[in-house]
Amino acid sequence: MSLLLDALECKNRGRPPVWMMRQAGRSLPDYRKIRKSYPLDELFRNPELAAHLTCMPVLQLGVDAAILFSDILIIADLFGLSLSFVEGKGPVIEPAISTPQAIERLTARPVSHLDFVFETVRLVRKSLPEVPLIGFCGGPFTVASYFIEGGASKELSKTKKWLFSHPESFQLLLEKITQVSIDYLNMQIQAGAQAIQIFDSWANVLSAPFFARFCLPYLRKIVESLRERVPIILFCRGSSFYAGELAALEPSAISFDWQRELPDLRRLVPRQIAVQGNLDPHLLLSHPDTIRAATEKLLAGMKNEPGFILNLGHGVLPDTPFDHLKHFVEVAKGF
Ligand code: 1CP
Repeated sequence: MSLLLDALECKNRGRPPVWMMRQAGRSLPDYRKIRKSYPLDELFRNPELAAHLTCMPVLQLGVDAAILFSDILIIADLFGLSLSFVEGKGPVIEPAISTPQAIERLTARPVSHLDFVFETVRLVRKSLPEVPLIGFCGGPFTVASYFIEGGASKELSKTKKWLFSHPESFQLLLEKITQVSIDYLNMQIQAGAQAIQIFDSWANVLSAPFFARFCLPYLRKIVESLRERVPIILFCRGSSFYAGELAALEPSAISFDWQRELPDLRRLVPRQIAVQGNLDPHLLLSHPDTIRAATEKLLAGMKNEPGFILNLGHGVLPDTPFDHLKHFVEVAKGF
């Protein structure tokens, strides 16, 4: 067993495990060097490179878990949408979905088309057999919003307009993405992923009734389909607001944003569900003493908690200095 897998079962008697969302890409200097030589798309599609990048933060920072180097939008391929990553602009999906007819027409190819992802999982498990590997996908709402926006967007205006104008058609899109996500995660698990995290990063833009209608039922379906196989961690921005609603889905763990104090959130979540989080990623841009103080305060507040995984409240920011990431992990492991 491992600290992470024990904590996901709320049975960890050792120190809390530590890892960071978006630890594999973004700020690692060696990732950035490799990024200069290859287009991002190739890093995602080449299993040797992707496996190397998955292992990098474990070897260089000493985190207690690996997360697959991939992206939540890779499944666009399966729907015949083309995904590219444009410098300075982020992901671009073409053609963006713009009519209810386009949603009706969407059919998915078998997930075996993403065999490069499953090969990456197998390679990582071979090179780091002792360290648990987390597979992932996006929350159906978040993925659907990228399909409709055609890429990154600040306010999800097209998506919201769609929700108000054609809710049933949006639900059909969510159902299609949910089914593909379940198949995709099953294949990651079959290849060797030992836990799954679902990133519903844009859930926070919805009103509570819309969150209940357009996020929760689809997250529930994924959790219920996979829970017997491996532990499932649910993350969304807005998770601290929706602690009760997310707990009702009975995932293995909830990953919290930093808006509320984790010891307070712990009291809102049943004992058999683990909690993960939740330092503000901006903390890691600050002075090492500040990082130490905030990390130790959180660790002290969660002392003797068998279902606690130390993490950030969202992904590592791109300009975070490597030494700060390392310092954070060292403080966590030395507490
Ligand atoms: O960084 C890692 O640890 C590697 C794995 C990983 C993960 C877990 C990547 C690689 N992407 C993701 C998840 C992901 N992708 C999310 C959910 C998590 C989160 O909220 O951060 C989202 C929303 C995306 C979509 C995406 N892909 C964006 C955001 C666009 C926007 O709307 O602002 C971007 C910039 C990408 C490209 C991408 N994905 C991953 C990398 C390494 C990159 C290249 C740019 C970068 O280094 O961040």
